[in-house]
Amino acid sequence: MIQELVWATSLTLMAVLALVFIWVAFKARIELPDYGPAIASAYQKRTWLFGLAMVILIWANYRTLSHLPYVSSSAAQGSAATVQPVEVVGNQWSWTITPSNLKAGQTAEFHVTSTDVNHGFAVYDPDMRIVAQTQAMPGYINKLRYTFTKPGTYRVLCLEYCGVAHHQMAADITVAAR
Ligand SMILES: [Cu+2]
Repeated sequence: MIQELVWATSLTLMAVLALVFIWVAFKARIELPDYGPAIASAYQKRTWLFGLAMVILIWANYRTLSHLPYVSSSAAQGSAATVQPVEVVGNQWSWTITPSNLKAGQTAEFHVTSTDVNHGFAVYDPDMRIVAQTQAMPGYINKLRYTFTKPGTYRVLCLEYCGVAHHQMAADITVAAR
């Protein structure tokens, strides 16, 4: 709630700032002395190049920013009715995941904690690509939402070195087709 307010306030202030910049840029327009046609055409070329660079930059940002590995809040939300709570407890050296059978298309909300030391709760898809992760900390419950889209066996590994059998801290989450 407060995040939305901060977001709206920031956007408004950024818009005001942008308008001030645009206004100043227009006010500051100066007449160039007549340097001759060669210079004038160079200036024109520069303006075009700047415009082209802006278009390429905005296009590249638009195409790539959405691929960042942050779970978008709308994708992660799911409606309250479809969110499946999953209790996750890490301890030296195993995971307890309840339930560990989920359905594709369902948003899981992992409640992640630890009984002893810090562990790293990481979920890998069937191709062993990491899809979500958070810390498992004693005394804290970290919430992590993830919507499983494809069915299969997902692997849970520990990402935080937690003792001699750290490498054995693995578990499975089975995601059935919807
Ligand atoms: Cu570990």
